[in-house]
Amino acid sequence: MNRKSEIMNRKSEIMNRKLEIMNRKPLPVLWMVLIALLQLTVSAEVQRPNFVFMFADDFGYGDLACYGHPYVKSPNIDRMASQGIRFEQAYAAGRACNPSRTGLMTSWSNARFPKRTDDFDFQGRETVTSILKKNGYATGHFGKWHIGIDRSNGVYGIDENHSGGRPDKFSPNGRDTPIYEKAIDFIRRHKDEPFYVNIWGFTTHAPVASAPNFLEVFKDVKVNRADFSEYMQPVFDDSTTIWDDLDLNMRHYLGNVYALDLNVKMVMDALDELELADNTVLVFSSDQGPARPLGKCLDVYDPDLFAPKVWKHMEKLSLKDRSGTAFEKRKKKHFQNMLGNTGPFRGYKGSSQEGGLRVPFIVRWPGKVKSNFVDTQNVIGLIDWLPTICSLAGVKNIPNDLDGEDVSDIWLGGKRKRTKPLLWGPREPGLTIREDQWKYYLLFDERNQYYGEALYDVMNDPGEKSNLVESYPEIASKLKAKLMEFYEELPKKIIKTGNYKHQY
Ligand SMILES: [Ca+2]
Repeated sequence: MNRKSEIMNRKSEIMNRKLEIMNRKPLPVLWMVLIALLQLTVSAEVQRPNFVFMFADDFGYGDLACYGHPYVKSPNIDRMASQGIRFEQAYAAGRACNPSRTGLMTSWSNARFPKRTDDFDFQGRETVTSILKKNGYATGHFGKWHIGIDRSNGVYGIDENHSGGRPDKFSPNGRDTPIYEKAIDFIRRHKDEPFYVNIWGFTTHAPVASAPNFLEVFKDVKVNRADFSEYMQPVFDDSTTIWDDLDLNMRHYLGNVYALDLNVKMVMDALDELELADNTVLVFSSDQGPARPLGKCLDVYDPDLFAPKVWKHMEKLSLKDRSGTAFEKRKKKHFQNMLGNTGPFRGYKGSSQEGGLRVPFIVRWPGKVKSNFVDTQNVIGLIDWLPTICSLAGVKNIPNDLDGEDVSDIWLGGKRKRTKPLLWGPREPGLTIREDQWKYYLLFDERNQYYGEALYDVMNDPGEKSNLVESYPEIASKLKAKLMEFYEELPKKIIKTGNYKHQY
């Protein structure tokens, strides 16, 4: 072999070796990356929980046995609470259906939207469902809507939107049963992939009435008014003004709650049967406090919270509901049965006193959320829903201008102060903030002018009896500044069309 060919051979040998190394080297690296990716995907799939959100309507803080109702039968929701965590300081995102639902879907206060969200939509904001959808979740919505004109499949990232319809309040099967059945069917069809389901029932929105089989369960109930707080007494008076059999009126309400409890059982049974219970975050709550038999029930309000002209206007509205066609209509629509219990709290649907905003809130997630735990200390809100659900789903990329915060650590048993206060826009009796143990109101008159302020220590004074503005002027001025800052950010004129005719 001459020198030239030796060099050539040597060169080709080196080339071959290089090629061999090149061929060899990328393969293990590629495999390692692929294996790592596969592992990541698999572990993410394993860890991604399902979410089932059972949301009652106008259902009071004190409407479950586990929240202290003396007559209600709610063995299944109570069982759910005993298998999970029950919060005593959970707040609705709004004082009525639409603002509350808007707040939880977007984590943006309803007052921030320049157009009414029921007449229009969420005006481009991301929702909990749109974010989960983009991250591979199957999404379904069942029951009440009240969050915009468009109800088609795909709206807000909801794959299947089965909203609307007026359920039969007298159905012997239970008012919300068809809604729960459809939702359970969705769960069955999507059991092999991560899913998110809103089950938004109509119980206990007016009109409330129960079929005879549900009344029969409560045939022995006799109302002893002393079993309820002072804030329920004027409610009983209003109920009997319409129909004087308070026991019967109460049985109708109890029947409605009991039917809902059986619906919750259906969901729990289905999750057990499908072996999904351990990997499903199951939540029960309400959109705000209960409505009243005769509309405004002024006896539970402190007149000092209202400018004289506003109070006069409220009195006028209240009188209107107590006479003529408005009264007859309420009679016909079974408003005497609107006996939702606010427990120790003053106020009701429409007001930002505790009875209007404090709601039951139960989370069950076996093995992850502590069982049989009552959280009396942490302050959480439905406004926290979007960031909390996204966090539990492992989704990091969410809007950074939210009114709520990720409280998944609190759901999982942690204890800490909130980083953001809870805020409610201007409505009866004014702008409202909850921070630490304090609840503060900035009161407005009929022309939306600043009128006064009120400060309550709701940890020690849940009935909001002692206005402490003068005792704690620094706290009051600090909270006033926060509320004013919030107020400055809000659109001052909200565009509405009234096109959203149906509350359903
Ligand atoms: Ca409601």
